[in-house]
Amino acid sequence: MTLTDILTSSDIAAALRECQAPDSFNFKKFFQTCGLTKKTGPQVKEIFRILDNDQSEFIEEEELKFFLQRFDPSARELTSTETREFIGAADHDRDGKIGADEFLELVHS
Ligand SMILES: [Ca+2]
Repeated sequence: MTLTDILTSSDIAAALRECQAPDSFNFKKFFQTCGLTKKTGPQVKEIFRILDNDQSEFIEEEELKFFLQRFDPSARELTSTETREFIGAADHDRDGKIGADEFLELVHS
């Protein structure tokens, strides 16, 4: 399973174009443009499993840094401001990382 089994590469490219400049990443806009917000719960969780590169069942701040590169290896790293905002918006139980349910809630919020 890869991201393009669920999302189209043209939508992914469009989403990445919108956040090329450092600190311009907006997760809501990104989820919308790449088509993720229109996907079902099981599909979003499948995406989560791909983004959870080390299969720890959580996306940690260290992993989140490379979030855009999971979509395209040539994309930039997220800045620490961007990763902090991303985690802050998703992390309801305040354990400092994003679980699958938290990710789904963020995507569909
Ligand atoms: Ca992980």
